[in-house]
Amino acid sequence: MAMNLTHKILSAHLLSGKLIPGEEIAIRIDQTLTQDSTGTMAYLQFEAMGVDRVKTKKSLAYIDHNTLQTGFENADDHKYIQTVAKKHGIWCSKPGNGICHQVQVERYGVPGWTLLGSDSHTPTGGGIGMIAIGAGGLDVAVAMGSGAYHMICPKVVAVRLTGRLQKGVAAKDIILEILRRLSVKGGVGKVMEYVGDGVATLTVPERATIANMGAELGATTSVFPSDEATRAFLKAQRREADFTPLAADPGAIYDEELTVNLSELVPMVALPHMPDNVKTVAEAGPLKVDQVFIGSCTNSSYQDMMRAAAILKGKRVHPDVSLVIGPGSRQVLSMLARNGALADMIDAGARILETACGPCIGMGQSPCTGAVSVRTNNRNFYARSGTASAGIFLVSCETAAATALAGVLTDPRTLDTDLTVKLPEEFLINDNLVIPPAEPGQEDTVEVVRGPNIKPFPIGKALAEDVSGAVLLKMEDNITTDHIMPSNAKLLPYRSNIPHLSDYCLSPVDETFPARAKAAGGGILVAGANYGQGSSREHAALVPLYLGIRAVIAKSFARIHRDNLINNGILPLTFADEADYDSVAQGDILSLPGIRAAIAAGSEEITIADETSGRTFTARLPLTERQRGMLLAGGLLNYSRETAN
Ligand code: MIC
Ligand code: SF4
Repeated sequence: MAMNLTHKILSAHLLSGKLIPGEEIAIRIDQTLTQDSTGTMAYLQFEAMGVDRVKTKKSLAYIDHNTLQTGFENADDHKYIQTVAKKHGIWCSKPGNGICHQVQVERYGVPGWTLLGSDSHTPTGGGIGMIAIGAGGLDVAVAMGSGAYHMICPKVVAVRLTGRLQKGVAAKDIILEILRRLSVKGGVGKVMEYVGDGVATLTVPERATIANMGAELGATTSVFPSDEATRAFLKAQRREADFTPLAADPGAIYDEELTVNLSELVPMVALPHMPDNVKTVAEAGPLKVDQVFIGSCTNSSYQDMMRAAAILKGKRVHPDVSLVIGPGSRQVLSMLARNGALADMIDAGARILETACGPCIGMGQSPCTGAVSVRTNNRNFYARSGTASAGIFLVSCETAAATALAGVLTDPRTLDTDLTVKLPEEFLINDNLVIPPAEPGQEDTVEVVRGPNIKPFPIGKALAEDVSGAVLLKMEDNITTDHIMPSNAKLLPYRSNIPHLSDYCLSPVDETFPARAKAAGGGILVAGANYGQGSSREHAALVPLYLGIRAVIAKSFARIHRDNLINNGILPLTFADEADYDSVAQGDILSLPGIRAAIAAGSEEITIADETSGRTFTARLPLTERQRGMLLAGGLLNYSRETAN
């Protein structure tokens, strides 16, 4: 049968299950990546599993998020990661080497391989023809220890690209258009597979931008074919040996299809506070702008930076705008430094940041009160920039650079700058910030260094016979992990310190929540649709676990967060009838009598009694056998121990 590319790669890695949407499959994982803000916890969990050396072909530990060292905490975490990586067979990309997704595509991505990363933008690797999936830290720890990852088989959507982008319109505008059409829930349970003549007109870094922001659709991942553009990119990275041509078979079958005509696209912008709140730049109007940020794992490639530099060259940043630029990797920064483009940016008035996530995750450069901040990153969630009153507008590098000069949101097609940037014949290659692991057999010579900021993490308890508790918080649709466990320059240093983080859990929704949860000794959360969208941070489950949250009842869940809840033994229930959401009030006491027996018996319908209103309603809890085992055991770590015995 004619196969799509997703199924080709998945079936070559299939360890168990069938490629039928909705069924559980296990796949072999070739590569893993972690970054520091999820990595400290992932390595603590990996250590708890007692495995000596990773079982993957290559595992990398990047340090790119918490690089603002305002106290000892981050530097201590870096030391822990570097030493724990060395001991267990993992390569460590030190701070300054670049953002994990950018570096992974440049130096390590291999077409046709699988990659699991403890970061939701791991699908960036789809730009180079990988099946690259974001997951919680514990899933990545298990993949490092076993070489396997369990997941629900997704549907495959063909995204047919036709035509060619006009000058001033960018890859970012393609994914913004798809987000406009499908919304932040539109990709849940799906892989977006790019096909059609338009694909060949895009370079690998442009494809990576699209695959990166497929995460904002809620998609499991996105994947592009591996073709001559892929070969040229790999050759220029001196990695032609990693090239394999890959594409869907002619006439391949897809579950859904969507067409985007590149020739018709215009510059787009996502308005605050959701990446699917998309309009054309023309529709958004000439908004006055306070800050522009060009960078992040979405748009910080050499090609992106060169286009921004071309627009800025010989011009002056508008006096009312603060322009900050963060090239995505040391390779990019070093090349810009040598070819003069960096000087063009500096001369125009840009502030240059180190190659890291930086402003994207609120690590510095928080804008002023009420600011309009135009950025090239992928998320504009409420308060994520560190300034809750600011609005973040997401655009391409071209739109961002044009806007920085004009001081108002500007369509880059109005510029006469030549924006043709060819990929270099050869990128500048220097991997000396990537530290190799100890040789096999030498693991014992490495001492793992743990600073005082590293605290034990909570582990779930076996599920009780009955569960009950008060609804501590009732939330709306699209609550993000940035709401559940905010991350900014003040909180990111505490990613290995759950007790400290617990004082801030869900505080963007309700500042009184942490104290109330502690006083009540835990309880239940109620939410609308797409609960837990965004980041892969397991802290959004670990911290509620620490606070005693036993169940979340929502209209629907985002994929990674639902997995993280199950991995930590928290029940992710959905309303069988969404109308019941309206009848549950904050403060109601809910009880789930006989929940353990119901799950053990494989029941998917759970009866919930609202003791306060006297009503009962039904919630759904569809689980695979393995997930059932995890919930009964109180999470994946307990379950793995039980099944190992
Ligand atoms: C993000 O973009 O939200 C992050 C920060 O990269 C997260 C990971 C984290 O919370 O540490 C992600 O995307 O998974
Ligand atoms: Fe870093 Fe932002 Fe990319 Fe997350 S989205 S990996 S914070 S650059």
